[in-house]
Amino acid sequence: ATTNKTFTMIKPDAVGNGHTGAILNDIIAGGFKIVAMKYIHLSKETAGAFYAVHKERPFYGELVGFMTSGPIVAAILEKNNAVEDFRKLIGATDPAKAEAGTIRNKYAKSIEANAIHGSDSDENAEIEGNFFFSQFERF
Ligand code: YYY
Ligand code: MG
Repeated sequence: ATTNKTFTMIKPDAVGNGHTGAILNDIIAGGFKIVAMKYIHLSKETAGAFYAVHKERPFYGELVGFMTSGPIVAAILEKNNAVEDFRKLIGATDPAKAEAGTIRNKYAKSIEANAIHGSDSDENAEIEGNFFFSQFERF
């Protein structure tokens, strides 16, 4: 089933470097509507649970450490074909391989500190949005 929503986090590197406003501008200019948003500092427990799918990967410990190193901005976004179009807007996981003009190309420094998250499927967009937001926190 196709939905018109995706989930994102502006990661600690980008928030810490003062790129939150520019990234939100890119997201809005890309045609996405913000339907839920919060500014939070994740605990190890919460970040570990969010990335549990990567638990067996060698970078898991560092990823959880990085994602708890400072505050993030989490949001649910709405647009036709949201998941695929948002992955295009953010670019490849490794910013060195991200196309010019993408958010990771412009704001990310390394594969780990890569500025932004975007859900990889409609199913995960739903799961991830529900992980961060209750019904009364969205519209
Ligand atoms: O979906 P995406 O964020 O583009 O990449 P994933 O393969 O799902 O990995 C999640 C997250 O883990 C990635 O954004 C950075 C980090 N990571 C890493 O630190 N080192 C890797 N070799 C691969 C991923
Ligand atoms: Mg992913």
